[in-house]
Amino acid sequence: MEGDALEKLVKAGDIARQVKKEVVELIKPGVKLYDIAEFVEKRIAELGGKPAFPCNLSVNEVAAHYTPYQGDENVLREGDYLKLDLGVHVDGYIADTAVTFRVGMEDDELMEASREALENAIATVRAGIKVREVARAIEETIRGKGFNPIVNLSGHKIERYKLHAGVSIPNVYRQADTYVLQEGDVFAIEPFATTGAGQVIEVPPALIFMYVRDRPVRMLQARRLLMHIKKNYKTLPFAYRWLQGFLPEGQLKMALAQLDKAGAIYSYPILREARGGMVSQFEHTLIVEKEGAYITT
Ligand SMILES: [Co+2]
Repeated sequence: MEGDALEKLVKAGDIARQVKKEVVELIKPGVKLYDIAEFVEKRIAELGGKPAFPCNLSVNEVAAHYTPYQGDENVLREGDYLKLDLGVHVDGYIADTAVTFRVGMEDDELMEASREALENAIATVRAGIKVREVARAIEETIRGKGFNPIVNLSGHKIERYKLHAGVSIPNVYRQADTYVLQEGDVFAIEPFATTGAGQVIEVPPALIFMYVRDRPVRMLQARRLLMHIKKNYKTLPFAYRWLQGFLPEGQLKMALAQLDKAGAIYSYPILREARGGMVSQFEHTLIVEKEGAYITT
């Protein structure tokens, strides 16, 4: 990896780590999810980065893709499993990291399962090994603790301005392909453990979106919105919250629906555990090295 790219990746990782440390103060009963998300994204900017995607705050049976909206009154309650997934980019170089908190309570075995799965997965990483060996470490650790890995969620290769660059690291061996890790590859590894069925389903609404391609749409506001999206977020995911105020609520929803239908943007619905099981997640972004891994986050 060239020096400039490495420097930016390292900076993104440093910012992500710092924000993860600072946000702990806010994790207590009664705090609004909205205030946590705004704090995270504000601190990322103050430290010299940009959000690589909206701050995800997914509670209990919600595994991923919840981000608050303006007017969101949801608060943390004691005992909640909060997954905080945050992304930072510096000039398109991305650090993606996640932690689980048990609000107002001690860490428990469900959290340990995904945390240890992440440690064991990282321990397998070096140039020349197959992603399925990483997946195996995740699956064995989570099952060994008596929980289920989530079969349809996975870690992912990262490239500049591309959060999901094609190759996945699933939570289970049988879902993994034969890709061999290369020196210099950047991967986010994110084991998900659950007390439920081990599968997520999509539920509305979508609060996160991503630009896909230019497509003709009828509505003028939708065309304006698409230009705004491309300019500000490029090919990285963005939040509904970030667009509230760009257009009146009704028009914004209509414009997003039109852009989605035309294939100009992609919508990420909320991902909920199929049987309503509790979900924990930990995640780091790392660079594959000849003899191991350099953890950026
Ligand atoms: Co993440």
